[in-house]
Amino acid sequence: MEKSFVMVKPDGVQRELVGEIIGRFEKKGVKVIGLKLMVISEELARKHYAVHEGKSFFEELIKFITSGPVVAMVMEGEGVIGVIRKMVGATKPGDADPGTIRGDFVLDAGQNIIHASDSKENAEREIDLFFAKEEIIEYSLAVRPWIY
Ligand code: RTP
Ligand code: MG
Repeated sequence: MEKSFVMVKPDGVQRELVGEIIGRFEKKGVKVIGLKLMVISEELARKHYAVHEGKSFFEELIKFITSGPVVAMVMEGEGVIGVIRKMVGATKPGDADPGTIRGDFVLDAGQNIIHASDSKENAEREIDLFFAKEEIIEYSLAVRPWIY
């Protein structure tokens, strides 16, 4: 089953939007199989956002993402990577549609409350970076047949 790495960023935690964000995914039928509150080290932040190294916003991004606790999660379900990116909404505030998480709660290009993997390859890489194997728990939900 497809897995994605999702993270409520420090601003999402500070704005007390953790429950709102997880609730949207739960209602959609996306299953949370890994979850922890943590403060990201600078080393981990640089690895996670390595693809943006050298860009104008990179140092600011590292400072921001390590500035306070985040909620790191592994989510599972059919096609979850694409589904979650759609629910998250566009990076540019003006492009994020109402009804998406960023569209409903974000006006800033940098502080945008949530991260989600953008491909299978990145999902695997990010899950490995943030979670030990034993921190991911496979289980079934009794309600699943009613959702699908
Ligand atoms: P993310 O990786 O955090 O899920 O966000 P994303 O795919 O929608 O956007 P991406 O292009 O990967 O950018 C990573 C994060 O860098 C910050 N950013 N700031 N000030 C700026 O112009 C700017 N551009 C990007 C955002 O926090 C963005 O989510
Ligand atoms: Mg990205």
